Amino acid sequence: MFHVQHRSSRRALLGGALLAIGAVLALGGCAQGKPDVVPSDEDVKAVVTVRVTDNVYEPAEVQITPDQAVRWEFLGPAEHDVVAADGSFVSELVTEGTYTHRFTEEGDYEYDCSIHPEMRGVVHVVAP
Ligand SMILES: [Cu+2]
Repeated sequence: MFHVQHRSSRRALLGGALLAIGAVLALGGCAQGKPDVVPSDEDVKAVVTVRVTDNVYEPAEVQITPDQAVRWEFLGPAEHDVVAADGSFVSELVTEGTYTHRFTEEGDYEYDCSIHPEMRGVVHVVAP
């Protein structure tokens, strides 16, 4: 008999969706959820800028086409970040500066702030 590897199956779930993250949090009460930082696409020119203030993304909902980029501008004074539900873009926690991400595939990309769960946004990537 082999033991089922719960750890790896839970990881697979985490990659999936916010729902999965919520389930893990509910199970363990463990808030160690932030995925690894994904480097900013600094050299890419963004078509949309989202202002990150205390405590809101503005606008919270943006729409672009594949291969376009969104730039988040951190305006503080509190620390914030952007953390995609699927881990595809993850910034540092900062009070200033910008973070840019180019989206290559269509989809609805939900994100939030790792320390302010009420801060939520979504990037719709839609074919032209
Ligand atoms: Cu925040």
